[in-house]
Amino acid sequence: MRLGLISPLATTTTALILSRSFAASRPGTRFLSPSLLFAFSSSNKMSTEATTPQDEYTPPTVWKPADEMGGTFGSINRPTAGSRTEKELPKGQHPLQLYSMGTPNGQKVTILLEELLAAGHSGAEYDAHYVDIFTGDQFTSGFVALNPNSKIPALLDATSDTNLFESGSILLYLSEKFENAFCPAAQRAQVLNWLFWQMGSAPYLGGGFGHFYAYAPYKMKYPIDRFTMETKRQLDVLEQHLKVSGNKYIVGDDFTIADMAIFPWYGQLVLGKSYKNAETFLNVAEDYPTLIRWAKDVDSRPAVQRGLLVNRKDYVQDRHCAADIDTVLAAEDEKKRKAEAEAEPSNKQSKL
Ligand SMILES: N[C@@H](CCC(=O)N[C@@H](CS)C(=O)NCC(=O)O)C(=O)O
Repeated sequence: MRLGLISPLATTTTALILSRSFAASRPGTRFLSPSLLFAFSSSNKMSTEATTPQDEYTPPTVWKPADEMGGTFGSINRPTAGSRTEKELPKGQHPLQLYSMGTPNGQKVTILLEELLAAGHSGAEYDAHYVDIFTGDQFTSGFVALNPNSKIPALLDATSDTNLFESGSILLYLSEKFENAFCPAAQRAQVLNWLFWQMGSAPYLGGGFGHFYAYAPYKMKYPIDRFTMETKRQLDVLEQHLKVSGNKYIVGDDFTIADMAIFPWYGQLVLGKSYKNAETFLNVAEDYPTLIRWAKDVDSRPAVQRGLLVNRKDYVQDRHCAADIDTVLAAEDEKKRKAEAEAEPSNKQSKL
């Protein structure tokens, strides 16, 4: 059944905007410019033009990959695993070597590493090497040796030559390595419940909602409706849990690895630092006030602010020591100070 016509110009424009729009934002509340939204920004055009009808698809007996997939990840994905190029990974001097990008899954780990350092665990010093998933760094032989699944984040603990992949596994490993930091014994069961909830749920948010709302080559009503429904249901799970429990953080008054896993996805989404205009589309201000309160509390932690900057081209592409982040924070503070100073005369004038 033919439902309508695709506008080739609109589709091409949208695809172009999306294709490399890994736009960056200041992640923090301290000097976040609202126009600088988190990483995966989308086209502005979500309404009339956005619902591009499709030809109905009859699957062939045996599926074959399309010559041209379109969308942000179309040219990267293949139906096969394994390395595509021979290349060793860079190595720094610290025991922990992180290979990642500052996406929500990557940020979980850098938030934990910065929290560990802030809590005095000097053994958590790390080198964080930028992996460009848009140019295929995740398919090099060095990366695949650490993570056969070719996705960031991947970690090497050089003290025991242990490779780690899957962000949830990395969070748990690091917590256990440092005296169960951010996973107190009394709350362990609940921390793990919420950590695994996040690992199972976020693909519907990122791979489902985010993909069809922001990255697909054109907007399709059915998948956007389906994954918006599920994303809103998940946001409501968090809203109701926080509201009914009265917890400051996900499992109580302690900040845990469950918060660190959930915040980069659900926290940044409700703070408007995720897919462009998604916070409006999902009506977060009205529907999830308790979740927004929690997200602001997490976002205001200095170590979270530091972790959010790492492995991002526009901030701290590679991190080898604390000063790499300090320098960027100082530059951002200076920018903010200047902007405020410049705005001051006009503020005064408008008050006259
Ligand atoms: N379940 C994995 C998901 C990791 C993941 O999807 N990483 C994305 C970036 S957020 C990636 O590396 N994508 C590259 C690709 O799909 O080729 C985890 O939590 O570590």
